[in-house]
Amino acid sequence: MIVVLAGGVGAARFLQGVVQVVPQQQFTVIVNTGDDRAFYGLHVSPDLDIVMYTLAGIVDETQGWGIRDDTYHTMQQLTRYGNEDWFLLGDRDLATHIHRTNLLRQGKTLSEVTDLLRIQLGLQLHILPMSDQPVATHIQTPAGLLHFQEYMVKRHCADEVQDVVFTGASAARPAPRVLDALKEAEAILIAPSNPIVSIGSILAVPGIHDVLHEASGMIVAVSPIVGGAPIKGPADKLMRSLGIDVSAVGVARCYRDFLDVMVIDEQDTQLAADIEDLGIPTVVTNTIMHDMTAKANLARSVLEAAGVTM
Ligand code: FO1
Repeated sequence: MIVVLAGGVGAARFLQGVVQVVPQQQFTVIVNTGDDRAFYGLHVSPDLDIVMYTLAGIVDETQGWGIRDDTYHTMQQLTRYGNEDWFLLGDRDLATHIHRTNLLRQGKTLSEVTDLLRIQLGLQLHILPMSDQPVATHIQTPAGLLHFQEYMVKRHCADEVQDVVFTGASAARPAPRVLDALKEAEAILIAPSNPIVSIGSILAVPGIHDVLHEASGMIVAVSPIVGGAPIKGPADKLMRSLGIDVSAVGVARCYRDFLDVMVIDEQDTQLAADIEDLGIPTVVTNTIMHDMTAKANLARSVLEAAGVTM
């Protein structure tokens, strides 16, 4: 079994490459749920949905989230009733959130609902939320504590970041199968996701960091920072505010406790020596996933670095 730790868009694109190279049944993906938030009373799990929609081939590729060719009639009507409209939920996407919320209210766990959704979307890989308990990523700013979606989508990352807080993490438990999957994994891949809010929130769930530390499978991370900037999202602002170098070296430092190999982009070749100085062997390759061939090539390099026979 190969385990992937995943955030949203970057992870989903990386997984599109991985599933071209190794059969889906051999994968378990552990997904960040710190970005989850209720909208109109519905439980929205952006990263779980981004991963599922992308692998099911229904994602809106331009945005990286939501369902392709979706319409927004429900939101237009909700806005007419005076509701906020800063987080766009398409009509078909809303069906997922209604279905998930309904099942949660019937007493199913987020893991159980996620498993049903991935089966209904025709996926064979196992997809696990990091926890069945609520963990919410908050950004401490001069304007107060903001939910990550509010900081990023509503306020366009304009606030100064003073701290990142994973509310509920200390009381949360890893979802069923998470710790065993990590212990039993032949290899653990850390997708090119935000190291602070996406992978950081997974690591904040008690028990996960310790198991990574002891894992027998090789742990290989792909840097989401290329040429000093993230491919997508606010990783640079968050890293800089927390005093972390906005580079593949900074990412490697975030994972240095347990990382076996770091994969960085060709544009950052000169950083390989600094990462190796941390005691982390480094592979340099093209990590820009502009098409399916590039995604498959990156997956091959990462799996090879992890010692997986393909
Ligand atoms: N991101 C945006 O920038 N604007 C949106 O209106 C928005 C809506 C949305 C709806 C469903 C969903 O699953 C994701 C959505 N996202 C939106 C993406 C999301 O905020 C982030 O990309 C992830 O949370 C970060 O991984």
